[in-house]
Amino acid sequence: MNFKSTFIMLAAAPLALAEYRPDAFAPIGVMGEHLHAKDQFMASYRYMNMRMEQNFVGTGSVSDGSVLADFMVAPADMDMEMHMVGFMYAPTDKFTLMAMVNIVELSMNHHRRDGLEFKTKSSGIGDSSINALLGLWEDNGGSLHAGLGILLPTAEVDEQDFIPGPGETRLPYPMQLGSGSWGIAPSLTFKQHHGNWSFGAQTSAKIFLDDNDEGYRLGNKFEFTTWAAAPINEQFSVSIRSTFSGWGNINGEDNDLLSLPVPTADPNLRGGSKLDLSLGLNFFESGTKTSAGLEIGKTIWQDLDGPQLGSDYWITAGIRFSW
Ligand SMILES: [Cu+2]
Repeated sequence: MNFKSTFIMLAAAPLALAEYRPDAFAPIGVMGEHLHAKDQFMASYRYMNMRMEQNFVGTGSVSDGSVLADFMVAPADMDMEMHMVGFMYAPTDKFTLMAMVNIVELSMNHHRRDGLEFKTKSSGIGDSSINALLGLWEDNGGSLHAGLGILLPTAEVDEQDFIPGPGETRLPYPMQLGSGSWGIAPSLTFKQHHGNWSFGAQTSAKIFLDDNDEGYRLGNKFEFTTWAAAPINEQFSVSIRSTFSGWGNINGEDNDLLSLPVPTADPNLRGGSKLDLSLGLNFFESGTKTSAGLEIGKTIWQDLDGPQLGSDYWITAGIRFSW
């Protein structure tokens, strides 16, 4: 069968067979974007790194010096690394279960008003989730499914590190490993495959339902992402994606952070919204049902309650095995 007729056949194939094209999966940074055929399993690993290196107030960046005019300590830059392990299983063609666990590694550099610089770090298990994905519709290469996740409070939110001056200290909100709260995560995903290209869109939210052990609740998060992809041969596809996200300020506060003279300890300087553009590469090998993906994203606009460190660029790489 030649290349062209393969795609004509797959464009009309049901969802389970549509996996046999390299753009069948969304870009690797999109979660919960596919269902599996009955009795199919999948294990996945993703690595993500987000780099933040500029403080923002509203849509404009501000210098560390101007942050230091109001605070004794300014966050200078931050690296947020995540290792995400996922597992999927489909009891039926219309229903897929998905579990995800994250390991988080955070590191932040700071400038103090007197010129001293210091770094804080934290790492450990982040938030986890259990998700149900339900197929609502599929026809001619198009599909729509809904997701509902339960967010589990597996992340520690009392991480500490050494800070020059006060010594061993509770770290501010963005250096904690997750929400530490129960929550729900609804989503809706649409995908359409054509002969030589495909596109999709997903809207999703994270809604936190209770205060964590330190007496606060992270702001709810909303995301809308849309992508287009095209196979470049039988194993590789390329994609372009835009993602708009918004998240609220913190409800309540951690009493141990009240005296820290740094914007990251203020529960009202955590909200914001941003727009990211990303380029992706997907690989799919139908013999071993192994897929891999790489996505590199750049934040092109953000509006932050600040001073708050804004995202600069991010990278997600992952590999998935199904059987
Ligand atoms: Cu899967």
